[in-house]
Amino acid sequence: MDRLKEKFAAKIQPAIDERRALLSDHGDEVVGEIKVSQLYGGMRGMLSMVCETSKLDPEEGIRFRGYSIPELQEKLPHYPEGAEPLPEGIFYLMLMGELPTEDDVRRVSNNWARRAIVPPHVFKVIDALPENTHPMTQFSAAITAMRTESEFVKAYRKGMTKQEYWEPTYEDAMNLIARLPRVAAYIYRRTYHNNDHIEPDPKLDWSGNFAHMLGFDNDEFRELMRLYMTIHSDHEGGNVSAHATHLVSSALTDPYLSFAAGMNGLAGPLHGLANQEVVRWLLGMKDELGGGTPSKDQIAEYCKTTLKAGKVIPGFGHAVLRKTDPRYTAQREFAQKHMPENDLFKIVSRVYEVVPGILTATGKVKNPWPNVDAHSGVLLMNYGLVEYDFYTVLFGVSRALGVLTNIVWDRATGGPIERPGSTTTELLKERFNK
Ligand code: CMX
Repeated sequence: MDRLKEKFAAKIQPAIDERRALLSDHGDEVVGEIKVSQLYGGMRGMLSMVCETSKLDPEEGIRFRGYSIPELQEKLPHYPEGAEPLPEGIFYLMLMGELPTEDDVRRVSNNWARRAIVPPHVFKVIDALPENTHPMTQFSAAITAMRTESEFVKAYRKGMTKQEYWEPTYEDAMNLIARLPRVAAYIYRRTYHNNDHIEPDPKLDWSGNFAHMLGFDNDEFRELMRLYMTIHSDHEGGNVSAHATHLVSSALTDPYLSFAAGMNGLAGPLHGLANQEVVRWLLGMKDELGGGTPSKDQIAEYCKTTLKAGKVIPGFGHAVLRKTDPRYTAQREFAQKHMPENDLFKIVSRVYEVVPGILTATGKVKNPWPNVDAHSGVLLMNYGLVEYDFYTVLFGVSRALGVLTNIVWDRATGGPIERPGSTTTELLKERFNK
């Protein structure tokens, strides 16, 4: 057993004991209420599951195992001479519940490098799709096709005890995370670079190698990928990609199909696809105004046209957050450090000054502030990754770190099949019209 797995194995029984004690002492205590408005309102704010890896505070934003993004930028190991956290570190933190050492992070990196072999049929499945197929469709199909490699499927067929479920789940999660950059880079090079593929460089860290396979071999872009892969990795349990992965996995569906379900959810424009929509919207505005940096008044006009057309302003608003997303702020700081003169960054900054007022004035938007997707595209554009339909795949590779860690924990602690109840409008009417 590898050292990481061994260390994780030692954490399982104490976690089970902790849950048992909580259940036995407080199992009947009430931790929330359910209002009719929540039944019809997408279950907003309804406490309905446990997710150990991260917790989202509406005012403060995300904390991963208790650490905020600025804390992680300081405390997680960096690449030699780098300033951004290595995503191997946040993965370790989410899995183990403790900060990694430099050595721990190196081990995760090496472990993933050893596992990063994608079976040839996965590339064939991608190649069978028309070249103009959206990258998220290609990504989802490739993950589904890779299920042939599932250790969980093999072990389940052979027969295993419930206590053993976590082991093949862990293997699948690690293999998937290791292989996703190769799959994503293949989709990118196939779709936008004439099938001119780039071999992995196993000497590089996970994100550095990903940047290399995409075709961006400069230090700053690698740093951006490290930051990007870290901050997109998890956002507590209820967001669509995390919840979809968790839900599907609760039926003992293997990690490949569970993660594919999560990615299908991420591909929605109200969730992860918003990152491509933001750039489309910004470029549309530039085009309409004939280039240059639009004035605040021009931006305001453009926003009003968007709203009048019944569309949302992408990159703004959130179902839980009520302040500027700290993931937005981290990316803004990266831009201020590395590309302060970039034109599109100047527009994004000006949009930040204008949009919250406009959304507030609608009187209905609960959070007028920018989310993670409002900023990610402009950074990628700056380094030449301009094909914005691909952006959600990057989000997806990162999201694997959190959602797969969660299902490893679910299987380790004997998580049940999810089966919430539903009601009907008729029954609600009967209840209240008595
Ligand atoms: N532009 C226009 N209208 C918006 C809006 C925005 N950015 N954000 C919210 N609203 C509207 C909602 O559509 C809703 O309108 P109706 O009452 O007419 O249906 C109303 O304001 C109230 O919505 P809310 O309670 O503030 O927000 P929700 O929890 O329903 O939705 C979200 C959250 C993210 C889907 C929404 O803010 C949105 O559509 N934002 C734009 C898309 C986006 O950036 N998504 C990415 C989120 C982060 C991620 O998951 O990656």
